[in-house]
Amino acid sequence: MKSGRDISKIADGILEGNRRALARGITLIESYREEDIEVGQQLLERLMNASGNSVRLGISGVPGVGKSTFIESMGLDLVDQGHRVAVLAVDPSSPYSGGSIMGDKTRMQNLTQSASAFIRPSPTGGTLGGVARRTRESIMLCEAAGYDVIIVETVGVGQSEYAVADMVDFFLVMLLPGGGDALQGIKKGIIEVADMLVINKAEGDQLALAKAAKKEYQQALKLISGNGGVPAEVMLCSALERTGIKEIWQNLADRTEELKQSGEFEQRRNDQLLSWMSRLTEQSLLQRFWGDEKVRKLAEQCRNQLREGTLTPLQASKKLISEFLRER
Ligand SMILES: Nc1nc2c(ncn2[C@@H]2O[C@H](COP(=O)(O)OP(=O)(O)OP(=O)(O)O)[C@@H](O)[C@H]2O)c(=O)[nH]1
Ligand SMILES: [Mg+2]
Repeated sequence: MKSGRDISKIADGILEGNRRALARGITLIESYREEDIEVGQQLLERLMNASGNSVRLGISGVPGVGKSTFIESMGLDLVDQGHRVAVLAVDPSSPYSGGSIMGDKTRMQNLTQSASAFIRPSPTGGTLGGVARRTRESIMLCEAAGYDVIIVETVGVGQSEYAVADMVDFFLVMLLPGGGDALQGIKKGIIEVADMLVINKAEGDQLALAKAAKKEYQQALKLISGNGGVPAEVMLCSALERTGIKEIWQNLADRTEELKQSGEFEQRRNDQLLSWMSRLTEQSLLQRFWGDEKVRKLAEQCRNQLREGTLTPLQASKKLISEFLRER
C-alpha cells in the first residue's frame, strides 16, 4: 500500500514532467490490484485539474497500414516544433503480449529516443471497457505531465475503434491506396465517426492510385454526411517518405483553432465525459448485479424454468432485478 507521501511524490514528479513518475502513475492506473486501483484514483484526483490542455488524436486502421510509422513521422515533426508528444495504444486483442501493436517500439525508434516524447504500449488484458478506462485515465496523466499532443493508436478490432473515437478530439482512419472499391472492407460505422481519412503509402507508383482513391472516398463521404453535415477530410501521405505529414497536422491544428473559437471543442469533450460517466456506471452496476450471490442463484433457477417453458424471459429479468434491489 502506498502512503499519502508516495502519492504526493508521484504526483509532483508527474507535474514536473518526469517520465519515470508518469510511467509509475500509469502502472498504478493499469493495475488490477484493488489497493493500486484505489491509489491510482487518488492520484488521478490530484492531477485532474492539471489535465485537459492538449490535442488528443486517435489513429485507427488495419494492421500494417502504417499507423506506427505515421505516428513516428508526425511525432518527430511535432517535437521539432516544440510540442511534447505522448503515444498510447489500445489493443484489447492481445491480452498477454503486452500489446502487440507497440510491443517492440521498433517502428518508433527515433521518437522513443526523443526527450520530448513518451511512448506507452497497450495495457494488458481485461475487457475493452477496462482497457478504455485505463487509456482515458492515462491520457489525463500524460496531460498533467505537460504532453500537449496525445496520440492513441488502435487496430480496428471489435469495438475498440469506437472506444477510441469517444476519447479523442480527432479520430483518423488510415487506409491504403486503391484497395478496390471505395470503403470496401472498412466498417461503414467507423467512417461515420472519422474526422479524417488518411491514405498512407501514397508514393511512387502508388501515388496515382491513392489520388483516385481520394476522389472516391470524398464522394462516398459526401453521401454519408448528407446535406447539412461537413464531410470528413481525406488526405494523402507517405509515412515512410515523410510527405504529406505536415499538411495533415496543419489541417488538424487549424481545425482545433476553429473548434475552440466556436466552443465545439469544449462541447465535444464535455459530451465525452458524460458518456464516460454513463458507461462506467453501467459497467459497475452490471458487475455488482452478476456478482450478487442471490441473483446468481435465482438466475440458475430462471434458466431451468425458461428451458421448461414455465417462465418468459421478461418475467425472469423482472424477478432478477427485484431480487437485486430487494435488500438495497
Ligand atoms: N511504402 C511504404 N511503406 C510504409 C509506409 N508506412 C509504413 N510502411 C511500412 O508498412 C509496414 C507496417 O507499418 P507499421 O507502421 O508498423 O503499421 P501499423 O499500422 O502500425 O501496424 P500494426 O501496429 O501492426 O497494426 C512497415 O514495414 C512500414 O515500414 C509508407 O508510407 N510507405
Ligand atoms: Mg503499429
